[in-house]
Amino acid sequence: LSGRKRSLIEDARRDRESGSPSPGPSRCGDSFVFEEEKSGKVTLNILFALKNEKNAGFFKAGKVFETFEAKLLHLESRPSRKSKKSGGDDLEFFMKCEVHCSDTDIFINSIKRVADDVRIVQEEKIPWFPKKISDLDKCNHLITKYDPDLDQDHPGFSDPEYRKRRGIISELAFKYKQREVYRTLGGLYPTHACRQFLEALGQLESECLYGEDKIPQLGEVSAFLKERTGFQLRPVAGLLSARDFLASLAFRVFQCTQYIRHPSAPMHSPEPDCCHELLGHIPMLADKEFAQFSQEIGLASLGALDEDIEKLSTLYWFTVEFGLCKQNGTVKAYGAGLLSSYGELLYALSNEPQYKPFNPIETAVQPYQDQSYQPVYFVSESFEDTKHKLRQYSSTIQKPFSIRYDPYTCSMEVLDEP
Ligand code: HBI
Ligand code: NLE
Ligand code: FE
Repeated sequence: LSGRKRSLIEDARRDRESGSPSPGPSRCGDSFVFEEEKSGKVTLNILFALKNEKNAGFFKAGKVFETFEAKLLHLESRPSRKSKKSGGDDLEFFMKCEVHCSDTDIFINSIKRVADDVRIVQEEKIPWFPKKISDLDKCNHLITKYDPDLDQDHPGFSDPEYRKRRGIISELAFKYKQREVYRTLGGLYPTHACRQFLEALGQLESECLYGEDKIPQLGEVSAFLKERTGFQLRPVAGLLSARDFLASLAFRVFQCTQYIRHPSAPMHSPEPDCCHELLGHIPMLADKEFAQFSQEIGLASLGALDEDIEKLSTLYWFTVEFGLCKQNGTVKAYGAGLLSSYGELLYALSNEPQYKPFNPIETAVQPYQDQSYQPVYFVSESFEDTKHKLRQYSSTIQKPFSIRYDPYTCSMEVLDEP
């Protein structure tokens, strides 16, 4: 420390020990700190007046900045309101600066020694504003003036066609939030997602099918999958019956919703939407082992009794949708419902929920709900192991016939019909 800084620090300490007025907050993280940088620096907004020494005081304050190597980000002088009230014309100074975290209270006390009415402007007093283009995703609060749905004087108020069209256009604007889903989840994947998922996501990005600003066409993604595992996509309007949904998997066809979740809840949706299909399912379906596992659940479901459909649907739920698996000694997510929900992905690997080893007989009867996070997750040893266990389980489902899938014609051959 330079001699000057050391003496300032000693002065400040003496002030504190002698109980001088307003020693100021003492830690980084107190309310006056509104932006703690990774670098160990904090940004302060300081307001002060100079009553007695006028200009000389200003330079003394500058000296404190110099001593603490405070980086000045903004400086403004303005007529002091307080001084005006009492008939004066004093100036007050507003400075925004960056100081070392550990220096903050000494710095503030040092300013107090040379200036008057020192105030730290708190965060709450400054309205939030966007700092980068992507923050504009949060600037979507509409004002209701001139809204053709609410304003009776609007020329389109009594024109339902016009209002519908306006509604669709507004929806497109709100949907721009997809960036947020993509970016936030992207930050979790390296630590939370399984290896196969990361590999496929990398390919989808390098082929420019996926990106923050891009929602790909169903056909493009379908072609990508077809080349890797023979899976293809088919548009669907919403939730299908479990029987219909599972049946398509038998043909390596995946039913994909096209709409996007409501922007008010980007981090979790109870129903499938295109974020869920594209971020959760597609990368996994690009893995050969997983694709085969998915098809086998589908094959087992064909012509099964309702109670068996119920069980297969539960198995699908706790594997394809919410499955966890061991990889290199840690547990990773491979379930699509986890990989498309930032909230649940964090929760599922937080050690808070219950974990059970995957075992088809037990997993198939585990009750579940689809409104919020799962209370229990099943952990697979590997895809290979889970596929074998499922195959073993499926062979116990009683059916009066057997089927064989012909990959050349993509059709089922039914054997031993009653
Ligand atoms: N329908 N479109 C669609 N997407 C699903 O993920 C889906 C479904 N219907 C049923 C269903 N999932 C679940 O019952 C699974 O457990 C089968
Ligand atoms: N909860 C998932 C998500 O937010 O993406 C969707 C689950 C669909 C079964
Ligand atoms: Fe799904």
